[in-house]
Amino acid sequence: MSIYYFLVVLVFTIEYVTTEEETLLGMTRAERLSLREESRNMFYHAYDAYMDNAYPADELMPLSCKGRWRGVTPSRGDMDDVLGNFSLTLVDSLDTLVVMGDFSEFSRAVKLIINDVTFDHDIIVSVFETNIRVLGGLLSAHVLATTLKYEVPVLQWYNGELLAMAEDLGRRLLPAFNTSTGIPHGRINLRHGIKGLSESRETCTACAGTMILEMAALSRLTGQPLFEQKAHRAMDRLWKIRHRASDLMGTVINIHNGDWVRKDSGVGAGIDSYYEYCLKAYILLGDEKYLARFNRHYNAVMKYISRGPIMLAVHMHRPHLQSRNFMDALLAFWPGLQVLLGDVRPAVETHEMLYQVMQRHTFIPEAFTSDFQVHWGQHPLRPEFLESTYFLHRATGDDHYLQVGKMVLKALQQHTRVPCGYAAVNDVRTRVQEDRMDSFVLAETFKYLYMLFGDDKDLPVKLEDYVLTTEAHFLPLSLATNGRNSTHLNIKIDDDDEDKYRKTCPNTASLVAEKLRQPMRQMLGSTAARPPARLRPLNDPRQIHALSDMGISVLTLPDGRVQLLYTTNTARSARDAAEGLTFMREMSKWNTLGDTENGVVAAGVKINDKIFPAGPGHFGKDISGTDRYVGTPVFVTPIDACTAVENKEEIEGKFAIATRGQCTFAQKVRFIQEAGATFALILDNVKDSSYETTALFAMSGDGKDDIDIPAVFLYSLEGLYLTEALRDDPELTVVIGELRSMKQEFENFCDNESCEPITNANILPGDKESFDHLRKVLSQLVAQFELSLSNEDPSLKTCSDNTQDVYVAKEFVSEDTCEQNVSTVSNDVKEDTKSSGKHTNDAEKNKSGDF
Ligand code: DMJ
Repeated sequence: MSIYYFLVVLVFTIEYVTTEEETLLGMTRAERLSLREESRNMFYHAYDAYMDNAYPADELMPLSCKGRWRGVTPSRGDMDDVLGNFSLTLVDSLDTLVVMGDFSEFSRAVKLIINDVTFDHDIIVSVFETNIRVLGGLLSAHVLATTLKYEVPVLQWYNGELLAMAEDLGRRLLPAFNTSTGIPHGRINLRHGIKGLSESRETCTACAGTMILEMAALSRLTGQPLFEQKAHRAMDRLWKIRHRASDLMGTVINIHNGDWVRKDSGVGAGIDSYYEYCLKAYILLGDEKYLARFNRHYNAVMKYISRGPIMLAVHMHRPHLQSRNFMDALLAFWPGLQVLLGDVRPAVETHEMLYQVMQRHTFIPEAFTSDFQVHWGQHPLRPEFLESTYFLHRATGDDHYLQVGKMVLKALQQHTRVPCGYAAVNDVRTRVQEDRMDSFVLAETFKYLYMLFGDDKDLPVKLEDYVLTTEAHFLPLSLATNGRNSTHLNIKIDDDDEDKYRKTCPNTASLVAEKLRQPMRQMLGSTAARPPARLRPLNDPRQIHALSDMGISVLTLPDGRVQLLYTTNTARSARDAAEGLTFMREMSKWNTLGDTENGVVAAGVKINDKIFPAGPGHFGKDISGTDRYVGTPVFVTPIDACTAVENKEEIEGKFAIATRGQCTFAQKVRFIQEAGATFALILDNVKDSSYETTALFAMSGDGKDDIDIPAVFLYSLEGLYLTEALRDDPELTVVIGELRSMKQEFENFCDNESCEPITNANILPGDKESFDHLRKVLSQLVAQFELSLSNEDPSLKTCSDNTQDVYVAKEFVSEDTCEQNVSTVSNDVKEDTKSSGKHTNDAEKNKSGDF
């Protein structure tokens, strides 16, 4: 029988510590109103920039300060399917003007749209985006104009023109539903329908399942039932293809046969607004079947996808198996939906998790790992986090959410405001901007920001009379023909789950939310942990289930390692939770970086007069203690050291430098050792990374015990510093050792002698600053465990045994390995392994390339 071992890898994560005082700070009415005015100003800064420099184009390009036109501006590929040369941004912004009470500009804008916008273009657009942004925008503006025209003199001219435009657009979208399944095509030609698109086969679940509100509203406002019928049929088909056992949905569907193309199931990208529209279809239309469907999905999500505050996608047909170890920014809408449902407690928790991510990276990146590292650094000024912040503030009355909103507002102002609008962030780590301002920034981001700081009673319409669509457009509850339409819903919960997923009514006592957030902060941000003293054999997969009962999730990382995450409220009982805590404490028995028994400690690399933190290796000579390694670094050829070193003579007796990627850390160091080097320095290949912004980690080994030389890992900015220092002085010597003791030596030195001011510190802070920073890091340290699977004999690693126990063990084997040995694995597993590989996009790839 194979015996699996966990090797322990320690990840240190720098935490922002939010003090009690900060989070309990209230906000004065004056400050709140001033933030509301700042939000209004932000909207107009963007809106005016668009109207003055881009209209009637679809979008403003805020850096080049001109319009983005479909077919004229260089294409960005699929992303441009949102553009139809139909003045997208203005249509999407109309009801934000109403929210801000600017009826004269609203009236002017509606007139412009009536006069200037046509949909008769030979342009292929996304059905989903056109529906939620353009159709939804027109319907919302029509409803608001009609409602307000008797009270607002400037709107009295309005006579349903926007509804006629909406009907025209709706008819152009209808051919998309002409499939044998009723699931709509993902794209359509505005003039020619699906002509020329017959080869299109796939659409996302959210794309097909986010039509019902707008289509039903169009039908009910025009008296033409066809739109609504088509959308109901699509929803019925989606419900039919859910996984019957798990009640989960995948993310990509074949529109012609209804088969799942991608079976990963989360609540973010590809699926988000399908769930939203199940609930909102019930609220808007009063049709109980949508509530029943939503409840089934909701229970499934809370059972399989929610890990305490963390939401990680699983395989829909194997819901105990995670399909990814990262989350995406779109899932930030989920707490808002939970508030609408009345399930405030988990909403508070997931929101708090997102807030931690936001504090760490200033913005929520498009994708982030379960230990909150950036997976995909883009941030296109999305609204979802603000949307949830708004709903949580309304549900709890807790000023904490105003403070969160303020932080988002200030970050937007500081990093994204440009003279011509607001520019998306290309990478939250570098904050480099992008020439992009999506229409949802005006339709949603600034709308929710403004509404957060304002009072609902000051809005020109009563919010409780409307449902906000996924694009924050207003659809009136008066469209309901029967049934309930209250936002206070009863959800049916399976008996077994009742305690865990029980509905929590919105509670206006702010301290309740704080009581929930505080343990979240502790759990997510302040538990210092150290690895166990010895390798832990794990040859009984039932241990995974035992851990799960104790509230400890074993999260699989793409490189085969697994990570332990402890969340009290996922434990089976209070007693299990206590045991889980004990287990984690045991795992965490070392509380400071300096303890070294069989563990790993952070390394320090002294280059000139600076000492930089570096990640140690789980292989090779241990650098802990007071030993110091002194040597001259030389770059190896090939630079990735994934094959035998070619410049052996230069390397012999020196410290070899190689770059990360292409093969494992251990493989590199093995080649370096063979070449006669005495130390290996591996530099990160992710641009602009630094220990200041990214968690230090220890390089994992591969279970073999043949590496004797020590090795450390430096992030790119520190690597760049080293490279430049070597350029200045090829004979430069560096000193490497245990960070803590090197730091103490430096501090003693500084206490006794006068420390020279640090020069040449344009890239990184000077030593004193570094150490101040480091001290902060050490005192706020979070250490999470990542456990690497290693097998004494790789040939024993198998995927072919189809017993349940071994199946669990298989979670720790890379998919590639499984693919090769898959012959006796069930079809389900085989199919899924393939599909998840085939459809992995760039963002999902292991960017660093090591494993
Ligand atoms: C918006 O267009 C909508 O909120 C949609 O449901 C998801 N994507 C964007 C905002 O991020």
